[in-house]
Amino acid sequence: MTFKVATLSLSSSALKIKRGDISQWFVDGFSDAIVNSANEKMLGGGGCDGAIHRAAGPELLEACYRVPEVGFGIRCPTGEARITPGFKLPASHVIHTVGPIYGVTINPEASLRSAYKNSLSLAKANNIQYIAFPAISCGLYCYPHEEAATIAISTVKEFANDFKEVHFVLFTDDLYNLWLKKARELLSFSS
Ligand code: AR6
Repeated sequence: MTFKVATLSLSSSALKIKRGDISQWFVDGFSDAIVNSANEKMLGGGGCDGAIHRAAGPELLEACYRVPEVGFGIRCPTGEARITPGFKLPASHVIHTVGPIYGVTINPEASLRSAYKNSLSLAKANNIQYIAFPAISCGLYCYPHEEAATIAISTVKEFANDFKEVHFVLFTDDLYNLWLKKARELLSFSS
């Protein structure tokens, strides 16, 4: 897998766009968090969620079970976020969020924005300095990639002063190139 990284300035913090596997991402193993593109049950799944649970080990699933249900079988409603430790992951924390299912969730744009926003707010409340996002809803949940990239980058921009670094870790070259294009459109390019 080729490894590419681009750094853009996000006011006082840096925005880094990379290709790779988010389950392997970390900065200091202490004040860093990866965001998991989960489902409302929060008990694992495929894609990004599956990779994170596999790398974190069974303690992550046990911690997810301990997150209180807010509805029947629902631990994290669409657009909200929950935090757990990272266990065997190199990153110290996992922020679980749930993006919209495109074509099913009403007002998917607002839900996707909320998923990013609530993840960032929860990270901030937990003194996270470095945070990494996957392309939420861009896999099984079928969100159109171009619009998803615009929402992701414009939402992160609102938190420009709250983190040392915000990363996007994209799984494919296509998503990496799209995120980079959008970031260049929406932010000032520094290096
Ligand atoms: N690192 C970074 N990105 C990844 C990785 C990885 N290891 N694996 C996949 N992706 P998806 P969603 C990319 O389907 O659309 C799960 O089953 C993938 O290529 O993981 O939000 C959950 O349990 C895509 O670009 O999440 C839910 O049921 C992006 O991550 C459901 O899928 C998101 O794809 C959530 O669907």
